[in-house]
Amino acid sequence: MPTQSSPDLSVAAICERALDGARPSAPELETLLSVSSEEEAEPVFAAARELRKRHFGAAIFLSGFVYYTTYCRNHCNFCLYRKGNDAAPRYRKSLDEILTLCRGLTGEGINLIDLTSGEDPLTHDTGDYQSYYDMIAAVRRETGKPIMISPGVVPADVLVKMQQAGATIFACYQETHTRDLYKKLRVQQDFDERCAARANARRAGMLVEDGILTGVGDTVADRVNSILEMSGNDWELARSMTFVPQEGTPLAGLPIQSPLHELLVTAALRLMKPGWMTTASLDCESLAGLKARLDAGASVVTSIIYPETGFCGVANAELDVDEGLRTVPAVLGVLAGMGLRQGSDEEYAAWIDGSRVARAVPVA
Ligand code: SAM
Ligand code: MD0
Ligand code: SF4
Repeated sequence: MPTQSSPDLSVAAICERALDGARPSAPELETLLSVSSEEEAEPVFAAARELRKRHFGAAIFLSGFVYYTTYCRNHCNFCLYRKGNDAAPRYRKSLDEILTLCRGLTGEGINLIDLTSGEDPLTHDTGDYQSYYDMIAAVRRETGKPIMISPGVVPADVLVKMQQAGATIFACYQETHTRDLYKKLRVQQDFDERCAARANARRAGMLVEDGILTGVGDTVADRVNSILEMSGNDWELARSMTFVPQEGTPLAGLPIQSPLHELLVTAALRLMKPGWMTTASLDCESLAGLKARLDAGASVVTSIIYPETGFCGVANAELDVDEGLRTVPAVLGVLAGMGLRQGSDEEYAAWIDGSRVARAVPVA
């Protein structure tokens, strides 16, 4: 009787099978994420790039970032904007200021706009989100761009109204899908409620982004668990961000991390589901870290911020913003040097439509 040989569990063989269409199993993901140098990681990154190329060609999409209110009722241990942190820049932008910024971003040529906020007590504690619906509708009307909304956890009926106002994507990152670790990060926030917000957004007809933080006490097993959760839910977008220690917060003393774990997760996400949007955020290391993130197979550059308007980033609130390094022209320079190009609005719209068809999400 011929015996079946056991599969080759080397990094190279796992990548080879992924290129042939096989999703890595949990033990295989563990092997990929255990790689300990950029050099060893290169075959994983190369496979991710190849799969991105098969799905998107050389196209990379650009996301404009609009952090419209930095007030927050929560106490996330990793976040500069946690309630009571005096080191955080606090503001609430008016609709006029938001629209001026969005026009500027549109003029620069971004493909989508991410409207992000803290869980501002003015909305989250009163339940009155009318100003958010008005903002979404106005930004959509003025720019014509697809809108991502990142308001934190909001009720199901609010998600329906956000979708009706013109939001296409709901972003809400679990940070980790390991309950014990989550409790240490998103203090006093219900794990299941946050998961439910994503499910409700999908029911409301939006595409959904989930994501994790690396470098916050997470292990390889935690990261494997998150990758399986995110791809198991078949979200349309997923991301990983390297934790940046923040002044005035309980995790301020953690060491600055290398981005290797983030990059490995980004590449593994591509191997799990080649057609989804994965993120190269300028928020972690600004422009200097962009090439490495694109080399790991990311398909959208996020946290592009219009300079000198007083709007902030999250993980790096002010780094390189007014210097103009987190802008479309700066990003295009990096893309050109890598043989990549900005995707068109039509290509982004086709990706949205394709994702909706795949999920049978009703078209708004
Ligand atoms: N307040 C909303 C919420 O928490 O969902 C929206 C803001 S949310 C999009 C901010 C995200 O940035 C977090 O979910 C986290 O993944 C990331 N982030 C926040 N602080 C960070 C830090 N210090 N380092 C890296 N990423 C961070
Ligand atoms: C980013 N600063 O893309 C933004 C933010 C919210 N949807 C995204 C964390 O890195
Ligand atoms: Fe608030 Fe979001 Fe920061 Fe948590 S991550 S403190 S919810 S702004």
